[in-house]
Parts: sequence; C-alpha cells; structure tokens
Amino acid sequence: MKKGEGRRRDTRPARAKSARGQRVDERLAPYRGKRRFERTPEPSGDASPRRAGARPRYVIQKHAARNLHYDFRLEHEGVLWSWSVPKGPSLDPADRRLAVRTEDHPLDYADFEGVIPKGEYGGGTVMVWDTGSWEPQGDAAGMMEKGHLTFVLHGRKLTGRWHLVRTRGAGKRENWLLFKGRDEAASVSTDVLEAKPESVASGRSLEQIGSARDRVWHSNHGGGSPAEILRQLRVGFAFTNLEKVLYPEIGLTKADLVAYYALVADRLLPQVAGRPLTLVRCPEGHTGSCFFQKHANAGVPDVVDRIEIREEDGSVGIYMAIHDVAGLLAAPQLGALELHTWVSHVDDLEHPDQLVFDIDPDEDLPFERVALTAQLLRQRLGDLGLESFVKTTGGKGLHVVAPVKPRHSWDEHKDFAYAVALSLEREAPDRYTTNARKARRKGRIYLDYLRNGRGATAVAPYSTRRRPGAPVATPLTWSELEHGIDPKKLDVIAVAKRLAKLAEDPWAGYAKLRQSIRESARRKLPATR
Ligand SMILES: [Mn+2]
Repeated sequence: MKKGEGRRRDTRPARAKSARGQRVDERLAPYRGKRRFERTPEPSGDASPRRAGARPRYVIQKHAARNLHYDFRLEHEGVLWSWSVPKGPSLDPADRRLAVRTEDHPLDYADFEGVIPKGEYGGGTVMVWDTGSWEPQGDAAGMMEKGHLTFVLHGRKLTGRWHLVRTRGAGKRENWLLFKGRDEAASVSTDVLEAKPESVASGRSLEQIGSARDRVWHSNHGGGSPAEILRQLRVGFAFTNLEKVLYPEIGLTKADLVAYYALVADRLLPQVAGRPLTLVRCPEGHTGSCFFQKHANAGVPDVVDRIEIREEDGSVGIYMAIHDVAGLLAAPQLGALELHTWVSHVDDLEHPDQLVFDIDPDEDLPFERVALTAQLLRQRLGDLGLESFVKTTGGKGLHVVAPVKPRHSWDEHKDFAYAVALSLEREAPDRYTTNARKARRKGRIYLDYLRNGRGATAVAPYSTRRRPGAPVATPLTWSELEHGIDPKKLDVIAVAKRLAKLAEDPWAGYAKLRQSIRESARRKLPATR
C-alpha cells in the first residue's frame, strides 16, 4: 500500500454534520492527515463522543517516541488542544517547561494507551500518565488568543493552578511555557515524574505497555504490527474499525484481537471447525452491551458457513459454522469476544461427539478445589474407559472434555454425562451438586453436565472471554494442572506467548483418540430416573 492511501480524511463517506461537527472535522484535518489509521491503533476521531455537561477533560500522555516527552492536552469545544512538553511538567513554580504546540487531537485520544508501530507518525509507546478535568480561570478561547492560559487541574497526579504562556519569537513552531502556579499543590522537592512514573489508566510502566504488545505479536511472527499481519491475510471480507478498543483496561484493539485469533488459529480450528457456533458479540467492547448470536444474518461475512438445523419447534434455523482461518477471523471483525460451540459436528449433527463437564465452583472456593475436582472427574472417566482433557474457562472454573465416537442420541449422551456427575455427587453430596439451584449453596461445586444437550454450547478452546483483561479459555496438560496454575494469568498475551514456547500441543492426541461410551460403562453408574 502506498503512503497515505488509507487516510481517513479522503475516504470517509460524506455525512450530515452540524456546524460544530464540521468545525471539529476541520480542526482534526491536520491530525488525520499525519496518520494512517489502517496501521496505527490511534483513534481516527470519527467516533469521538459528545460530552455535553461534563467538565472539560485534561490528559497528559507519556510518549516514548524518538525522544521521550509528555503530551499535554486540554479539551476545548470538541477537540484536545495539545502541546508536546519535552521535559514534562514540574511542581516547582520556578521550572518553566518548554511546551511546543502541536495539532489538535480528537477527544477519544485522551484514553489512548498503546503502541504506535515503528515507522508510523509518532511511532513508540503511549501511556496515559495523568488525567482528570481542567477549569479555565476565565474565557478559554480568549486566553488562548492572548497567549496566556491560567487554569486549575483536577488530575490524579497534577492538581492546583497552572499556566501556559506563549513566548515571542518567529519560526514554524509555536513555543509556550508550562509552569505551576504558587499554591499548596506546588512543591520544590518532589519530582512528580520520578515519584509517579506509571499509567493512571492501567498501572503499567512504559516497558510493560510496550512489551505486552511485543510479546503477543513478535512471539511467533518475525515482526510486524497487527495491521501488517492483517494485510498479509486474504480473508474475503473487509476488516473495519480496527482501532476500536475492545478491552480498555489493557488497550486491546480489534486489530489486536484479530491478530490474536490469527496466531491461535492452528490450535483453535481443529476444535471449532464444523461445529455449530454461537458468538457473544460486544461491538463496543466488553464494557458495552453484548448479545448472543447463533443464527447467521446478512451482516455475517460469507466466509462463515450457513448450516440448516431443525429447531425444537420444528422450524429450520440458519446456524453458523466455520471451517478455516478466514471464517475464524470474521468473529473478531463482528466484535465477537467469545466463541461457543455445540458438542456435535455438522457431518452428524444428531450424534454428539464430545462430553463436556463444566466444573463451576461457589465464589469462595479456592481454585485448588476446582483442580482436584477436575482430576477426580478425569479418574472417573478413565475408569469408564474414556480419556479426557482439561481447559480453563477464562473464569474460576474448568472444563473436562472427552471426545467420543458419534454413536448415541442426544438423550443417551446427556444421560451418560448426568450419570457421571451424579456418581460424584452421591459420594460427596457436601462437596458436589448436579442441581443448578443448589449450585450457589455455600462451599459446593456445581457439576454442570447440561452442555451435553442438543442446542447447548460450551466456550471453545482458545476463545477469549468478555471479562476485564481478555482472559482465554486455555487448554492445559493434566500435569500443568497438578503442578498448580493460575487461570487468571492466562490472557491473550500469556496464551500467545505460551503457544510460541510450548513444545507440544497440551491436547495432543485428542484428534487421534477413538473411544466411545460403552454399555458396560453406563452400567457402572447410578440410575438417573
Ligand atoms: Mn507525542
């Protein structure tokens, strides 16, 4: 792609705008002109929210570009006035810090924390170093015109009265001086930059913000930003809104999520391909509203297969399934943060080929209890002639999964799963329950076997969850579980890193396993009716 080809300014569709909206667009033209939004995760400003009534925003972003500097921004009439402060702010009123005026930024830039790819404008790591609101001491536009802004900051790190004064002198750059007013918030002894170096948005250091991305995207690709990886993929549909932040607490964008799924596709697809698929879509990210989607509609790209399935009421529903990487990547394009699948395959829909047990603990139970339950269940299944596998769920639970030959009806399949769970409950009714209503009773673990019914789904291996930090439902080896693992730490970054490092697939052998639910096994279990 040639330089500048993707500039939003030229390619956005025309749309009705208010006079103010038009002014904002004009003021953002230099910002947009400098950036290529198909390559940088920075916001384009198209989606900048109106913030009627709210106090105007203040933000300082620490920016490790060619040189480390601090970008000082004040919200005014729909944009962020911006200055680049090479030495950063000082609490000492005698320190007058050079502040070079830069182009106005869109309002949603205030929440941007992440990595601008090398070679792009401002390439480097950006941290939200401080944020809050500001209060101009007078008419903001008038003071700006005169070249002397006096204001009070209500930030997490910076407070009290501050000044920005334009200096005389010609040249292309507009030079200002930023300095602290004399009040209780002033200090001659504290270096606030050294005392509080971390992000107010995520608590992370610059290195952590930078290396998080590096760890994901360079772990088994020879380099390249998410956008670069995406351009190499031929998927048969267009990716849109790649800069959309879906997990704001870690700055994870849609581009990042697409890249994550591209990275895990080899491991995920054998488990997911050909199974009816339900998506949990969160177009505004996990903090916004989400919905389940099991039927295909016009908005779902053609790379997603359409499967006709008889519904319980006798009608026919058009379900979704995927068979390749393109289909998989349609999911994050649709803002899907979770993939759930049936325990049967489209080749033989009415005969389930997978037993799934969801070990769902009471909130207060330690994870060790969950891990022990999974091991007990593995043993029980082993006694019944079934080898099984384990994965985290992205929450507090675990899934134990056993492949079976697709021989039995849905009723027989679910009944077997129930009988297995019931055998554990009978032995230790104070610890286990197979009853969803009793599940939350203190100290118990709910053995949820209902995923084994027709139309039910379980979260797919390597699927992300719609929870803070982008946790992943992660396949483990039994020995990893025995040696103690913290499922909370298995997020998109850790899992991408893990795959690059693992010598063997934790679920190696799954595909080759030929085992079925035998009549003799069923007879060893309690009666269910
Ligand atoms: Mn900067």
